[in-house]
Amino acid sequence: MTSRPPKTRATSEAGAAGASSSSPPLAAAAARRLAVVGTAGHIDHGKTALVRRLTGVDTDRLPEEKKRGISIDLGFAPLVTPAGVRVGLVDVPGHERFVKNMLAGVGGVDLVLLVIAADEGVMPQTREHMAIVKLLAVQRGVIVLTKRDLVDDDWLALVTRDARALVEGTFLAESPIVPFSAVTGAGTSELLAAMDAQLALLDERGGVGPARLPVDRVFTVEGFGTVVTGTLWRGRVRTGDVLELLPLGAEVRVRRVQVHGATVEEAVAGQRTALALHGVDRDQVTRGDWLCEPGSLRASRVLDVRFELLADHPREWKPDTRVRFHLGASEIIGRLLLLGDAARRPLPPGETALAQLRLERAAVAARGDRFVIRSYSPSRTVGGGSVIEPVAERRRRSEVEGLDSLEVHESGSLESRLMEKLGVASRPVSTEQLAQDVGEPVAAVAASLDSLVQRGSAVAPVPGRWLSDARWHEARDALERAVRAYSEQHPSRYGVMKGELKSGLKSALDSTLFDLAFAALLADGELELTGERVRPGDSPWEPPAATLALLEKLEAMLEAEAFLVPDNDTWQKALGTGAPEAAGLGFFLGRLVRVNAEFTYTAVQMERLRALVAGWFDAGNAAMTVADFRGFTGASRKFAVPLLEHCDRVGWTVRVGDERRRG
Ligand SMILES: Nc1nc2c(ncn2[C@@H]2O[C@H](COP(=O)(O)OP(=O)(O)OP(=O)(O)O)[C@@H](O)[C@H]2O)c(=O)[nH]1
Ligand SMILES: [Mg+2]
Repeated sequence: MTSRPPKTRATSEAGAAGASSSSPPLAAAAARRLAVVGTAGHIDHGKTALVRRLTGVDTDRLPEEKKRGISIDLGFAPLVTPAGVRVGLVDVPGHERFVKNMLAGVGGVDLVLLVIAADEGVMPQTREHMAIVKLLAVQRGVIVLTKRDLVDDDWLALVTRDARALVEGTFLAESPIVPFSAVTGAGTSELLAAMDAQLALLDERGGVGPARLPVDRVFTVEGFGTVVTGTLWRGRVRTGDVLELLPLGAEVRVRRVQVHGATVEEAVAGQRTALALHGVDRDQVTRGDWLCEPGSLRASRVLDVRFELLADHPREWKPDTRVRFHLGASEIIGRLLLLGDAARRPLPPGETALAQLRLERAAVAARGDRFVIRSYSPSRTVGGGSVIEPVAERRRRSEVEGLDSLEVHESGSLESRLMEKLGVASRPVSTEQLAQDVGEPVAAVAASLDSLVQRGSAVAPVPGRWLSDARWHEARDALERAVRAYSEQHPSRYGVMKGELKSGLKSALDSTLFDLAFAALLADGELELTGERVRPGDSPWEPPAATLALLEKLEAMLEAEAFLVPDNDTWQKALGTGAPEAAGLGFFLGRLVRVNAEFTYTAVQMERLRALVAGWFDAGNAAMTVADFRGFTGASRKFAVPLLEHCDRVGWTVRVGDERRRG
């Protein structure tokens, strides 16, 4: 998809086969088959010339780059090493104004070629690029002293000493230093051998985990639409895959996958990858966006991090500072707030602190991601660090509470980090969600959860959803306590209405958690449910004798004059304060029936009524008028109408016009 095909030499797949078959022992020695290698170093030190010498590709392709003779943006070129490692070379600009572009390309490289011109020696961007690759935790590198043809041996020895001093105590301390000339080609085979030796020390990325690719270029290709490129950081991408474009949140489909200019079925982590996308316009994607397996990462403007200030930073660092945050290929402006003790005093150079980033646009990070911080203006690399909580809550700087849990999340074991997450969850959390929250693979998280369950620290109230054991028992206890309290307070009621119980506990228990705890308590016999009422399962219900006696008195009052019952107000006054409890008991036991807002009847009266109505139709009557009804019940109009409506409601009769038919 790159419009420019690879030009020469060892860049084609055929060249690769030739190189590896001609030196089988070397090929066998290379543990790594794929790698991304980035250049780094001061302007004009010969990075682009080196890449051209190794690959035949001129990565300075912009007219502006040609005119000024400097690199401005990233360049890419494929290379197959003598040992057969397929390398994507990323050439970065050295100019101090384009460090931003350098940062977009250097994230995710396996190996850095630290380029120092032998004639000029260590310069400002040599140091800045060195600081950046250190902050990003690049693991391996080779130091290349370019322009070897321009210096004599004494000078070379001097520059070699300076280079050693620069990398002392860093990941490059033991790295080979290779003198090289792009003009004469001297040092080429030594450089390739040194790269192979370093690459052999790296583990294969393996393509496990959900796919994740930082977009560093976007363009359109005739017939293929939107094409993005980037280093595949994790996972695999195949033609037809659906990916999520973040932070936008759009779903896209992969129409075509290319690696090193050749169409492939699948790209694997560690490869420079070009993807033709369906479902997104060119102007919807920019450098700094991410393509991820859907649901695997969330975008957030607030992140908790560990920040380290460079040891050679000239000043102390203020606790609240405007910065540029660089992660993957993205640059986002925001504030860096130091937390805890560091919030109260400036941070000395070389020290670290827990910090919160509040960004102007959402970042897409995972736990453990390395990032770089540059000052807002002028832009200088000042430090960096690693992400602890990629989706964080805003917290006050002085707020010490929560810092302990942040520390656990930073360096604790997977199990302690999971317990930390479960401890604050208000409802059971899925394995996938937890894996995302702690930034670990689902399989590892599932295994940890199993052992937490075995130790009694966690539970799965539903398969695949988890809660801390403490939270689960808290929920069950709260529910049981509420049911018990109600029953003690209202002995004449069978129990509390389930809906009333749930809304009463709303502030303490999330609705899902309530339902799960409720079901578990019922299953365990801790609670008993009859109709909509709930009571403790261990004490059989015995209505109080006094209330029962009052209910009997009420029934006698209602039945005194056939269907001519006293209205509710009347019997309530007559029975006094115990009346509502007695009536409630009667309704629950089915001994009382509410006919309308005014009248209540006993079950015995209702049974008599049913028999009378049935008798009327049994006698051969097809219809019944209100007058008929009054005739055989002796009820005046005031009672007859609500009673007839009740008959309709319970299905003993059906109303047709002014008459009733049998129900
Ligand atoms: N004599 C000599 N000149 C070299 C060598 N390597 C590069 N140059 C020259 O140095 C100048 C800069 O080289 P580039 O490769 O563009 O430098 P760069 O590091 O890519 O520069 P930026 O990308 O702008 O940071 C060019 O004029 C090259 O021809 C070398 O090994 N020997
Ligand atoms: Mg260049």
